[in-house]
Amino acid sequence: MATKFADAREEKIAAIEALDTRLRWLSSWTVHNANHIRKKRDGLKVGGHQASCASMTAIMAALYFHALRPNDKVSVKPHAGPVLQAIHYMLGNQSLEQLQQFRALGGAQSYPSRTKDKIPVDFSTGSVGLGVAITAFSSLVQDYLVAHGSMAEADAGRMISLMGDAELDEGNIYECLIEGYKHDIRNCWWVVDYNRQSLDSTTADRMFRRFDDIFETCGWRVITLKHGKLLRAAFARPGGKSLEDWIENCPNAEYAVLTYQGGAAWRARLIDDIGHKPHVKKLLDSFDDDGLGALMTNLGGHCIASLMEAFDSADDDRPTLFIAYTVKGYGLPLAGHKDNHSGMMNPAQIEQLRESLGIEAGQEWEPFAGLGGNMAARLKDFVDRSVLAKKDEESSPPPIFVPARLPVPTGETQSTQAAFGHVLLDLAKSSELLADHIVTTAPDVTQTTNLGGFVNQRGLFRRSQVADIFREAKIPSAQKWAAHAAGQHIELGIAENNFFLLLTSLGLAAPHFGTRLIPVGTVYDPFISRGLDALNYGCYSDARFLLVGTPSGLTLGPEGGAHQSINTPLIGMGQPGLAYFEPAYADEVALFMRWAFEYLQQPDGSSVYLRLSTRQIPQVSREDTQWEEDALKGGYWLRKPAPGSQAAIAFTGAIAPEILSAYEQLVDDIPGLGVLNITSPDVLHREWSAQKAARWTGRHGAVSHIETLLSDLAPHAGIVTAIDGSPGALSWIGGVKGMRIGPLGTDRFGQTGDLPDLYRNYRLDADAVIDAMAELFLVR
Ligand SMILES: Cc1ncc(C[n+]2csc(CCOP(=O)(O)OP(=O)(O)O)c2C)c(N)n1
Ligand SMILES: [Mg+2]
Repeated sequence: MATKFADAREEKIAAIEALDTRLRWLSSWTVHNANHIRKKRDGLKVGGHQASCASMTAIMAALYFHALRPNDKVSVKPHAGPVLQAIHYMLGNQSLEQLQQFRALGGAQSYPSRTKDKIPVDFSTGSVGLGVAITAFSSLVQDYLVAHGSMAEADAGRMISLMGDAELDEGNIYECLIEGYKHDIRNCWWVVDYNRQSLDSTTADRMFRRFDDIFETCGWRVITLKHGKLLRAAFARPGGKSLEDWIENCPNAEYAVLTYQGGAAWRARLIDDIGHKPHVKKLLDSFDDDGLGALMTNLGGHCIASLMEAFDSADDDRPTLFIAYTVKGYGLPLAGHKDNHSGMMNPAQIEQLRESLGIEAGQEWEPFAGLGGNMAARLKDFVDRSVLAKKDEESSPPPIFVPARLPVPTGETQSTQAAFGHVLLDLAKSSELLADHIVTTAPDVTQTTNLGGFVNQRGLFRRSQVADIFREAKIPSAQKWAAHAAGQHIELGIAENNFFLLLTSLGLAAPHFGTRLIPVGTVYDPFISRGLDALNYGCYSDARFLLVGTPSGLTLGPEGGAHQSINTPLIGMGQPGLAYFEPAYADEVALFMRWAFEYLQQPDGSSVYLRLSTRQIPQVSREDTQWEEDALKGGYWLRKPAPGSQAAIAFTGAIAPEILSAYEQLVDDIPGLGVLNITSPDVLHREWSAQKAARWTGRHGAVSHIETLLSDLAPHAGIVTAIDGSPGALSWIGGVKGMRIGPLGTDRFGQTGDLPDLYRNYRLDADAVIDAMAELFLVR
């Protein structure tokens, strides 16, 4: 029985070794085809990373065809994208045409993409570091779902990152490690392709072993795969200890040079350095040059048996870091060269590789070429029986019901931030299903962004109960924050990258885990920039969440220039996959929140960003609800202009009182003056340019909303635009119908002050509006 098992294991190793070679070939050939065979029209280099792929084929073969469990999800380092494509090609999930169109329009993407690729991609990657940390947050989300009874513990998968070693230089990795430790994450694996090369160079020797310390401190198990089986066998032979010591002390760069130079160079150097030591010469002489080259590059990350053993040994749920030593460009003539990141085999070199693998010319795309009929059929059968071949597709659970209206907070003067908190609090107190699916989070700004009420009602999430010590000691506090498994707020430390990555993971709960969550995250508006790439990453992954940036703008007054956001309206407008709204009044907040909860669940919806303020302003009384439809389209007339009016003021957000004051002062001189409340510069602009594009392509669609709004004005009317942010967010409106614009807004850093001083200084007060209007008419 024991022998039979061993045989089966040996057979499996042989099959996975064959797959490793196939993946190295197919990924190399895919890149080669795109660069050297496919016709080029623009003279641009197509690119691709053969060396980065070859570095990881063994790791990927062992993971996907041995260790993978049905519910595991894998994030693949960006530059190994072609290996993932090749795996799915061998499984029959990817077409030849897609591979041939690698990096071309509509073809396989350069880096794995959830939204653009035709193969299943669990996590998008591209911006190094983010695709790694996301797995830790997804394991936290999985724990949340298990704790809330939406998933069985037995169905929990491992969230796995296959990462490049240079990704360990990204700060967001360490932010995530700290947060992961606080939340006691589990079921998370990171496998480092430790080739000690980044894009520019070989990495610092000084970091050797430091990673173990860092990860172990944060509760991770570290498994190092330094040497493969061949090397370990050589170490056990006479002279082997000297060889092992030599390897241990050889600097990264020198190891890389020798790897590139090959067997004869290894021999010369080893004889020079340790040839005088007992038995070493005899040991080295037992290998020919090719054999010695293969021995010295037989690192753990290229040894299928070692990889399988390592993966098998981590069979509990403890987070685990595998440091798999590899050679960048392993098995290719690029191996070890410091410039190999973007280096590519030339046609002669790829021919040579093809021949060495026994692949006949013309058979390059055959998934199982070069193996002989019998072996090819067995390997195909092995692949077809793999866990990966039977993996379920991602699910799309039905949307969660959103009530037709959310109650509007009452009060004659209100701020949009407080209104947001009230709407959430009302939901938290309700028995709406929607409320049960909301998960809130904030990077240490829960109280100051008005999430506290929701948290008091619904509790903090922790896998294990954490008592509220202050409450037990009967010390009065507005925050009743007991933590328990049913809690619905995930508390984060101050790290905006973590915040956006958690929102991303929460926002992917439906496709990943089959349960919809409605993530609501709050952050100080200026610090959106701190996590901007992670926000972009979330949107690119098509994760769905409600982001609330608050407080915002100069309107923060005494908080000063370090906390006053200026360019976030432009971020809101420029970020694909994120619809930006900036309400002025509480009823707008309730309207947009309701809309967002629905929109972020729609297949063609997106995430939503609300830019809010702590400034309390008098509310408007509404005669009806007709404004709502226009407000959702991006703007409505707060003061309707007379037909053919010569002027209007268009504004966004909490500066409404200044605008209305200017209106009162101007309306006698400019009869018919209108006031346009632009609730979303983003939606308004997007729809306008989409309608334009529709007309250019012969599809005469409806007139855009901004055109409809402006058609109430005279053709050459003048408009003063005003926003507490970059004036460019609104000044484009002049281009819609060729109207004159007086753009008000902030284009300098803010500073401390009270609102009258700040608004006067930065030209956002009523006088500034009046001056701007006068200028418009003077220069006419
Ligand atoms: C945030 C970010 N900065 C820069 C790059 C450009 N870049 C691509 S790969 C790379 C280095 C990759 O090295 P490593 O992670 O070790 O991968 P490998 O050696 O396996 O190719 C860099 C700097 C990027 N993709 N993302
Ligand atoms: Mg590297």
